[in-house]
Amino acid sequence: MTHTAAAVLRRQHIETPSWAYGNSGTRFKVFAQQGVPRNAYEKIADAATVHRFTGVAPTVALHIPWDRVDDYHHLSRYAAEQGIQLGTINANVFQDDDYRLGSVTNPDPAVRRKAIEHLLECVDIMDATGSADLKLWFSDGTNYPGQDDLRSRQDRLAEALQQANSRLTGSQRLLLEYKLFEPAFYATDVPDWGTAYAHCVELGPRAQVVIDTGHHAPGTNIEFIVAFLLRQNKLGAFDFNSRFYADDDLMAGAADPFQLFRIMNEIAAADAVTPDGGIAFMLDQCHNIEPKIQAVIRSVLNVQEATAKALLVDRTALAAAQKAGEVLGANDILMDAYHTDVRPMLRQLREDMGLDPDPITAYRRSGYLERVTAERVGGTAAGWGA
Ligand code: PSV
Ligand code: MN
Repeated sequence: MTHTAAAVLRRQHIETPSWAYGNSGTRFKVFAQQGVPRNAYEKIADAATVHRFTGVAPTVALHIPWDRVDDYHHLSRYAAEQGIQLGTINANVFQDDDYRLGSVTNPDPAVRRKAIEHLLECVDIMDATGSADLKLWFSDGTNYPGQDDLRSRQDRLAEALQQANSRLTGSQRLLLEYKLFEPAFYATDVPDWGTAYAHCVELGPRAQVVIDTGHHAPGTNIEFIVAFLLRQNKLGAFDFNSRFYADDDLMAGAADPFQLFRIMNEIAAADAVTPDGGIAFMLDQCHNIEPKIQAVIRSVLNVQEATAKALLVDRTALAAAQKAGEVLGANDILMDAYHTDVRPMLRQLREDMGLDPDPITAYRRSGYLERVTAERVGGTAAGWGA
């Protein structure tokens, strides 16, 4: 690995989601696991464990109200003691009976007000935690044609976004996430990158788009969206996960490692891998049947491997082949990087960073899961809706 690639990989940050450590499931069943955290503090301890073994996951995203605590300064200090920081604050306006017909786009102004109040509460939390990013995903939409007026819902959405955005200060950002469908099945109010992009343009420079890799129609060329938004300076973050069918929330890089490489190739080409590139690389996954901490470590390593391959692309040769119109030559250059086994290089990088070269084996050997399983008795394991 070149010195430059190693230096970039050392500085890469991958944020893990607090909810990945809690119990989750499908609408059919939540399978409880052992040693699952019961509160935000214990989720932070798990996230810090992932960072201890990978060296590249120094922040954890919170989801409010799932991670609500009395004292956010205290929570921040606890995270720092564990060796990580609190990251993105995710708003949750999708798990309340009042939101049956939507949150910020609800036809009832009282419900809209309640949803906006929650968004503003999330900004207060950011002020206390020092988090830079407010991530907004709305489950809002309709199930039946004629159920509500599509254009009015866009007006209500714009109004709510405006209010949240104008509450932000300093370098805080508003990150708007889109999703094709689910839970709305007819029309979702922020269904695609174009809608998210248009709202972010209207809001101004602190609003940027989040690409959740599981939120597209099958076959969508996600790297094209990446390239487009990068060019417009409107790509704020990723929610990485992988999918075979819809929003499966499986481990990043598990279903389609080549897609992850193609995405990271656009990022590497734009020199935007490290935090100064302004893109937050987050995981948004649920580990329903697999051991959770180990699955998060695997996902972090998968993103790191895709990034390492992307950094190996010979950009000079690629540009020359593209300019000369060498269709297959250009493709070969990209595929050469993709087919490189970067695992030995990454083992070396970890040794240079003072880490065990094999994070998963080291984690399993550490006895962490056995320890927390013994400690975390009583109380209620964190999970969907808790
Ligand atoms: C919605 O499916 C989503 O991707 C949003 O990011 C939510 O905040 C998250 O999942 C909840 O798990
Ligand atoms: Mn997401």
